Amino acid sequence: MRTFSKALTGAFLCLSFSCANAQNSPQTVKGQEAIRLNQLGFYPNASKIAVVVGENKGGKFFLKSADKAKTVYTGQLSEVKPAELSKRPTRVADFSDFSTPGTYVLEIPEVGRSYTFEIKPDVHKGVAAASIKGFYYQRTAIDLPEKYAGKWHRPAGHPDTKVLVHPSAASAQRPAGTVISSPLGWYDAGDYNKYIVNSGITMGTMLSAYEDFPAFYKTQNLNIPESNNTVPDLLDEVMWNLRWMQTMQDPNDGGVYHKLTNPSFDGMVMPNKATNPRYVVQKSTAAALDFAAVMAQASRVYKNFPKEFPGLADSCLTAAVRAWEWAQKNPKVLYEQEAINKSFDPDISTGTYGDRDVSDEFIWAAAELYATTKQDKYYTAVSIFPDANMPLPSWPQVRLLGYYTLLRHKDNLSPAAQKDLPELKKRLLQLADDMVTGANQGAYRTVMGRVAQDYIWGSSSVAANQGITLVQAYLQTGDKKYLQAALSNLDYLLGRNAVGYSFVTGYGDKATMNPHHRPSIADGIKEPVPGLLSGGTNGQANKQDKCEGYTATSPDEMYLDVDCSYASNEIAINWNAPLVYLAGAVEALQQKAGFAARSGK
Ligand code: 9MR
Ligand code: 9MR
Repeated sequence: MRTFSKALTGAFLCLSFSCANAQNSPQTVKGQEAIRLNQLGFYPNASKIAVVVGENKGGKFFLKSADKAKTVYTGQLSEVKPAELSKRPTRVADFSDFSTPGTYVLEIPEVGRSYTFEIKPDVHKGVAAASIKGFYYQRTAIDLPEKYAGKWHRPAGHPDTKVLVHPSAASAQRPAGTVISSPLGWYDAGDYNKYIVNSGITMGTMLSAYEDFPAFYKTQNLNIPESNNTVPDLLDEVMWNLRWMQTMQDPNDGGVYHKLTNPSFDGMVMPNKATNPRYVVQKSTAAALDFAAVMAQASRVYKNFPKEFPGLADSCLTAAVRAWEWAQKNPKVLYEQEAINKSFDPDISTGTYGDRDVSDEFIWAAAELYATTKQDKYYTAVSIFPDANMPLPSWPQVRLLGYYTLLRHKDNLSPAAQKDLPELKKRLLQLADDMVTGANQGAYRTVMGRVAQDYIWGSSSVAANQGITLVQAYLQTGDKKYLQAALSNLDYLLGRNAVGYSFVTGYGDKATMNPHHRPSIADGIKEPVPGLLSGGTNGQANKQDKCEGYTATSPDEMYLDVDCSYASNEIAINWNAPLVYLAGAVEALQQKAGFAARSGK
């Protein structure tokens, strides 16, 4: 009740005289900057919304041909509404009724004109492909030639064929200082290390995209070195990291090293110039379980390509089972970097991915092993509903990845799991309904970003993962309202948000230009490596990276497109992966959803 009346007061202030909050705000938004929309555009028959930020008199808006010669649609701006968090005045221009393909601008009298955008089927085809190609640019240990990498071509970095066993990871068979080979894989993020936990959710999300939309991925061409083989490019790209993950299992006991890393972060140099020694560090339960889940899922997926990958499905499953068994014997080995540094040298100061609770990792690994083997013993090894929560996936929280898998394979489950299907579905739909409820009343009309808690480190992945939940709800019900809501979050990522950026490098007139990404910083090329998703707005970013230049006071506006802002503007594989899923799903489903149908509505 209190919040409600506060919001009303804000609206009243904004209407009667200059809006108090907007006046205090650091940015004065005008022209293009004030018109927030998906900068790529819209499907012909999907919803088309732009949000106009800042004070204006309201009234009519005009949709014009790109040359501004012709007005093709006239609409009425909505009443002013204070944005949920900043209280900045906003109005909505809704031109969903207009469905003729073409290139357009939106003109708002006294405000200005929007960026040019398109209305067409396949409008996200480019970004769906680029978000996977982004992983190609993250490949370690291989030259990226101009043929595939364009102007971002670069020599290979980090061969990782001579990696040291850190004292924290020493065992009888592999004492400290043992040299092992652990090549391939992707760089995690803006840094050059490789972390199993973060690879876990990333790989799970990408393999799920393939499992849910195989026909779509079979037609996609990413122009990567493997594009001409008979395997979908998505699976070729995933293979680059799968082969690395396999090397992170100790063949002697089945345990999995937590990460492969430098002792401290490399400087802002190109990958081939970063040649400090690298280590595998302590094995952990989280790493073993995430590894087991990925290997079990990979076994299932690559089983369909026996000629291309002979023996792979079997070796993945063996690896999964061994890691699972290790975790059963070692259920509470957390990764505690500070403690490790007290006992061993050299000290390690890179990313920790130090999950404190591995119960959800047990659920995910159990679900994947069960879906692949159909053996009840995996399913019954865990409590599938430990509580009433449905936590959105993130690197330390993977329970829902297991739930999605069980629902995906619902026609193929034994009675042990079948009895839980109604509850699983009920929970999924409850979560999706909570997301849908109120989304159309929010200032930006997106699922993402109506509450401050959405704006965490890597908030772009919150938007994308909400989108995945909604796509899952659609797949279970066929109800298009879920897909429409999922699309609203893709609109968020591509510009309809409180900072007006497209968070995908290379996609949109005002897209992230200066991500915290070592190659993009060091390569001397103005444009950043394309297809990478900035972590995005983070209410705590100013305190976390202490980068200079933050002026925002509201959590939904705490974003700096400068490379020192690693808490709001780094890129990372676990953020790109749900973008891969969401953009791919929306493209794959556009006809079924009626987004792209040419006639009728
Ligand atoms: O570059 C690092 C980035 O990849 C990490 O996400 C981030 C948080 O762990 O740390 C960055 O490294 C910074 C370090 O933490 C503090 N000194 C400056 C480093 C580079 O900006
Ligand atoms: O995504 C991670 C975020 O949840 C944490 O709050 C943050 C600080 O520990 O670290 C993020 O992960 C970084 C990792 O530690 C190192 N590589 C870059 C990752 C993205 O910033």
